[in-house]
Order: sequence, then C-alpha cells, then structure tokens
Amino acid sequence: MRRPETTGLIVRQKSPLNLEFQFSSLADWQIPVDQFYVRSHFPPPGLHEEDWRLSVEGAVERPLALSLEALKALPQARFPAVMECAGNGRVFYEPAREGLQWQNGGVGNAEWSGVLLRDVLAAAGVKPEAVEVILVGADRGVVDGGKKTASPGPIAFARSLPLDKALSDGVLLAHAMNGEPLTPDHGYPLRAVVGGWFGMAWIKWLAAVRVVPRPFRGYWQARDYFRWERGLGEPMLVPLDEMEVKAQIAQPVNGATLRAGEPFRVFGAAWGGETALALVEVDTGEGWRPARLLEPETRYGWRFWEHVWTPPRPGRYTLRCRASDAAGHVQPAEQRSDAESYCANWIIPVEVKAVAVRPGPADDFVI
Ligand SMILES: Nc1nc2c(c(=O)[nH]1)N[C@H]1C(S)=C(S)[C@@H](COP(=O)(O)O)O[C@H]1N2
Ligand SMILES: [Mo]
Repeated sequence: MRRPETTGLIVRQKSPLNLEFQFSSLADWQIPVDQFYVRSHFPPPGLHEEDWRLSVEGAVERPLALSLEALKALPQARFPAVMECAGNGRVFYEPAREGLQWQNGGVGNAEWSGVLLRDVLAAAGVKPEAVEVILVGADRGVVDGGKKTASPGPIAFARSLPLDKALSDGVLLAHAMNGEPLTPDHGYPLRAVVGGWFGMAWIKWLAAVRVVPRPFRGYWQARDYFRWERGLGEPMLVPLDEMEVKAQIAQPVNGATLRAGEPFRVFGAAWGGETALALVEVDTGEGWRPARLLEPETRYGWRFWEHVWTPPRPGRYTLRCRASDAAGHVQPAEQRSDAESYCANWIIPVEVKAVAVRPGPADDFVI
C-alpha cells in the first residue's frame, strides 16, 4: 500500500483507501503513479496474474478465458488519456453534497498500454443481437459499508459501454500505466481505459467482459453515477458518460500572495469529453483573455495552459479560467442542477492578493 504522508496525496477516505492528488503541485504532464489519485469503492481484491483470467462472455460466438500472457500476445496499443472522477470538485457544491469531498485533484493524466477492447471482442466474435458491453470488476462489497438504508450488497463494481464506444479505438484494456505494470490500487492486473469518459467507466481489476442484448441497469449507472435529462416529459435518468469541458487553475492557489508589478505565470490543465479542446481563457478582472495552450495535443490527454499576468497594483484580485471545446461547449458560470453531486465543471474563482514589492535594505547600496 502506498503511504500518502510521503507523496503529499490527500487522504479522502482510509478504508477503502481514497487519495486525492494535490492539484496545486501540477508539474508533470503524465502524473507519476505515486501521485495519481485513487478512487475505490471496495478494497482491492488482491489478484495475482498466475491464476487470474479475463472472461469474455455473453452474446459472443466463442467465450474466452484470457490470461494476461494471452492478452499481451494480442496487438498492443498505447495512448495518453486523462481520467477525472465524476465527483471531482464536489466540495464546491452549495449546499454541501454527500460523498467524498474532492477538491480539484480527483483527476490525472497518464499513458496507458494494453489491448484495444475491440480486438478482444473481435477474437470472441460479437453476436448481432449485442447492444452493450458490461465491464465487471473483481471487487465486491456492500455499498457505502451498508450505512445507507438502500445500500445493496454485496455487489461487484460493474458498468456498461454502448457497443459503438466499446468497438471504437478509444477503449483500452490496460495492463500498464506510464510504462509500468498497474499497481494494486489502480487495477492490477487489468483495467479499462475509456478515453473521454469520467473515471467510473474505467473499471479496475477486470474480471469479465460481458456482451449483452439489452441495456444494463446496474447499480453504478441506474442508482449512482447518473444525471437527469429534462426534456418536455418526465425527467430521464441517464448514466454519466463523457467528461464535461473544464479548465482548472493549479497556480496561483486560492489565498496566494503575489507581487504587484511582477509577472506571474497563471498555470493549469484543461480537458473535456470526446470533442477536442478549443480554447482556454483567463479573466484577471479585465475580461476574458486567451491563455496559451501548451504541447502536446493528443486525442484523449489533457492540455496544460499558461497565462502570464502582472498584477498592476497592490490589492485583491479574482482569477477565473474557462475552457471551450470544438463543438462550442463552454464551461458554465453557474453550478449545475441536473447531476446530483457530480460533473462539477462550473467556473471556480481563485482569490489572490498582490502586495507592493518592498525596496531592498539600504545596505544593499554601496556608496
Ligand atoms: N473495479 C472498480 N473499478 C473502478 C472503481 C471501483 O471502485 N472498482 N472506481 C471507479 C472510479 S469512480 C474512478 S474515478 C476510477 C479511479 O481510478 P484510479 O483509482 O486508478 O484513479 O476507477 C473506477 N473504476
Ligand atoms: Mo469516480
């Protein structure tokens, strides 16, 4: 088990262990594994690759039981991708919402390697009646330790993907993170990587890939991790899927003291769902200005950005950032009301103070 006290991670829950990345320390485009946030509903199941098999079952021509070795013998793929917990930023909801009180560090970007789910599905042969693919984790338990009256259990952590997403080139069954085998916390020996989607879809400790002929209504998408779609009729419950467009400020932090008249690098990261990020803007009190988007630009990775700003005079300032994607989605200014305690992507202001730069002591001057 990792030791948060040596890595600076914030403990959000001790058992099962849930850890938040210190977003203000953002520096590496690929977050080192020992800095990466951990979100687990149940304790890691303690799998060993020697006796572990991935079952590919349901509406398939040839059910399979694949060892890690067999998976590694299939064509390998790798890509960077950002994963954000749907509960990231929950602490900003007003009034407060139940659940782990994530600030802005329930997110991270890494490079993932493994096998495309679609290659595994092709090996098994998907039957024509298939509509969804359920990914089932090997972890099980009673939801929220049975503290809520409606807590079911024990159940496995499982979630489905629509067939078109499962067959896209954006879903990986990954055995490695940043070039190293997955650690127990991050889903060893195999986890899903669902490019553009919130973290709850990225099933860890994969046990089964189950192809099904009707939509799955499991706990983790019909009772949790959903939002409301309000049209003309009754509101409809929709499982969460794509991440929402979002930019976060890593520096300066809320409450920071800057120096008036000296340039400061406002810095952060931005990401979204399946659509490419188009723009990040920063407002320091004089209106929205485009930030500089930094390399690299990848299909599913996040984007670092910066904006050099000089506080013109001593005083208090409110900094804001917002991202837009190529489809015209813009980060909203107001808290959303359709997603329970999830998808907190509205703009979060950062308050800073600028102070006068004091002249050096007189004995700095040689007369
Ligand atoms: N089997 C299993 N997979 C899981 C979870 C879990 O509790 N069990 N948590 C999900 C959630 S809510 C998130 S945000 C991500 C977190 O992945 P990480 O711990 O590697 O950061 O894993 C997802 N996959
Ligand atoms: Mo999550």
